[in-house]
Amino acid sequence: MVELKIASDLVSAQNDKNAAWLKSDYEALGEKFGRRGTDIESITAQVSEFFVAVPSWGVGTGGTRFARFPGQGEPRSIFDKLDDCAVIHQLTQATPTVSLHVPWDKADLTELKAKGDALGLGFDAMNSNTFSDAVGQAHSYKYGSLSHTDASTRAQAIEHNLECIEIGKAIGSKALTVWIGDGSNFPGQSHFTRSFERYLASMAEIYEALPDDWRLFSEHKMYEPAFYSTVVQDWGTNYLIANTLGPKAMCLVDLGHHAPNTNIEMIVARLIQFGKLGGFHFNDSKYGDDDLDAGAIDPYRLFLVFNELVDAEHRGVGGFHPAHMIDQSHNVTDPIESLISSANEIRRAYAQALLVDREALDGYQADNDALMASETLKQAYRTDVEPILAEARRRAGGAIDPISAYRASGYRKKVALERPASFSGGGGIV
Ligand code: LRH
Ligand code: MN
Ligand code: MN
Repeated sequence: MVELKIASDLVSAQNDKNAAWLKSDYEALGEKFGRRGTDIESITAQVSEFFVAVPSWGVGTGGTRFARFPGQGEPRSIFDKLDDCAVIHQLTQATPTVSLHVPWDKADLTELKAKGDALGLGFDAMNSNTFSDAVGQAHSYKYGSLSHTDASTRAQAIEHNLECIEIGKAIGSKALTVWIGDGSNFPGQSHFTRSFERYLASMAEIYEALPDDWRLFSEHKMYEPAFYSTVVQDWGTNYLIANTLGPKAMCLVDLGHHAPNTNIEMIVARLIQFGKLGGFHFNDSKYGDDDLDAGAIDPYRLFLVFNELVDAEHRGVGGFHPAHMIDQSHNVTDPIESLISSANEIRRAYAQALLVDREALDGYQADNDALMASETLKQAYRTDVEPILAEARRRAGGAIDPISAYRASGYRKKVALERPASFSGGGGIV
């Protein structure tokens, strides 16, 4: 029996209040789909099978470089974080796995696995951290980690990644995501070629230690914390890494890690074409790596990314199973609410992309009918698929209106009594 963090009676009572509108909206939408030959049940079934992992670090208030303003009942440890993740999954039924970050989430491995099992949660990709120094480590990452000029520092960073693999093996993870902060702040500070050579050599050692059924995701990022150059700055470099390392190495696309206005959906298409799309860190942004909630700023862009994913599924691209993960930082919202909202937005984009009439689109592309091609995408995007999302949640035992159910549950107030108020101070995480 899975331990439920919110009483199932409360979820049922909340669902009863919403049952009537959902039934009538779902039926109406089904009828509308029927007129154009789309079976709503098949869309609902596909949406129900679509899952996204929650980042353990996302359930705490992130803060910025300037300050952190913690909320009430901030998780004290990975065990509290997992409780919060379980709430998100219970209500959305869309987030059965959690992505851990080491050393932030270091704990006894038997207890960690037992806690996940008790809550019905699995573990998605492990994330290593060589972008900040851990207490007591011998060598500092101030001037880099896997690409550092000093061999002992590189060895330490490699060792940390190997430890992440070992932790992951014990808890059932199947992937390691490596993001490094390595780079430079001044022209001339580092040698572009030599630092990339050192990075590749370090990654090759990590790749060697990877179990056969694991994947190694490298994550590119244009800038920050390095402000002049980063070693893994864009998808081109990322592709070179994945290609150089071997078949288990793939590229991870964090939506916030590009220059404003970059055509991310096109990057996604290219990586799919060459078999190197490993997965995503979903979030949204207006300026930089803002880590805002998925779909909060540009939901059409999220839809266009999903349009490429569904197109690949539709074409039956071989070996195509990208990892879906959220990577957000919450400064002004309750992190649980933001993550619930993002999981729903991600499913919304998926559902809308499933509605694209691909045959019609093929025809318009062949005829160079730009207007109708665009309209075909817009028609799918404009469809209000909320009844499908809500029905998928309801059928799986989740909440029709998860944020209202969460608020009605009083979960935050309850944990605030158990978890001491945390310090409000300067400096956040990336
Ligand atoms: C870097 C990043 C990366 C880290 C996470 C905390 O900006 O996106 O994925 O692991 O933030
Ligand atoms: Mn990320
Ligand atoms: Mn980021």
